[in-house]
Amino acid sequence: MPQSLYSIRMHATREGRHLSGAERLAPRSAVEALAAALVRRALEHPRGQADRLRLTVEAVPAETVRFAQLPDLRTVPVADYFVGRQAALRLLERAGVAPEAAAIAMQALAAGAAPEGVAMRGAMLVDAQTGARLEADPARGIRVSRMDLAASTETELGQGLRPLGLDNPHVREALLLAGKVLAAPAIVAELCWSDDPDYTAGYVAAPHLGYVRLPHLKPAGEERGGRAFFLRGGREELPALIDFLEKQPVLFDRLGALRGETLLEE
Ligand code: WAQ
Ligand code: MG
Repeated sequence: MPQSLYSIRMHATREGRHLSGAERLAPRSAVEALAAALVRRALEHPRGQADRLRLTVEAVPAETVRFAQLPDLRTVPVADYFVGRQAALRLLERAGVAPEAAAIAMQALAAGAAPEGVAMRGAMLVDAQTGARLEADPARGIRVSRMDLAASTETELGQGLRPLGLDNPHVREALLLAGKVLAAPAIVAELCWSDDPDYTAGYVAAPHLGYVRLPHLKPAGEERGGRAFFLRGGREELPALIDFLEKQPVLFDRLGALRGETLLEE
């Protein structure tokens, strides 16, 4: 009988504002240590100390878990965030996002996509043709959840990322999140950059491009970050897509190719 898994999710706030969140999907034997690591992480977050922290541990029936492959990863070096954003727009266009839609979404992220001009807690859903925003709650957005590495790929991913200087939690978590997004129905591409003031890197991910890192997508010190998921098709696709992104457990049991720096046009 397959081993049952647990979803372990942490959410920390400070003065009612989102501070950090992270999660794992793991067998019972690992739950205690992973929960402790998530609590430590919430308390040591660079954006400030949490004054409220919620930890959720939930059983996930083994037969509902889907297995998938991580996207290929590469880095396109860019001198600064102006060049980085131009490169991101080109990649989105290559992935099939209309140039106006890509520009609208990028502008929204840069301005802080939540109503008060701050980072959203989750992602925008953006029509890849028109740039229209489709998420019901523009402050929360869509939260991608319930994904992790399978135990078999945990060490392997570290071995692949370390020589590239990329074995850090930002890269690991973003690669998994992008992997789940790209496995979802109707997704054309994703654009992301961090809300951590000292982490300027971001990426464009798309089914045929893989996960393309851009070391600068915002200036240092900037707290406005976010994610945009670009989709094709009508609103009737939305409930299934959102259910997949938020609820479907996915374990990555295969890696993609992990490469260093490449030219933009590859
Ligand atoms: N689902 C949807 N959106 C999310 C989620 C989630 N689970 N978690 C965060 N976001 C949104 C939210 O708007 C955040 O403000 C924004 O994404 C950025 O989150 O290759 O660190 O966790 O070097 O700050 C990308 C580059 C790093 C990594 C991304 O994102 C690399 C990062 P952060
Ligand atoms: Mg962050």
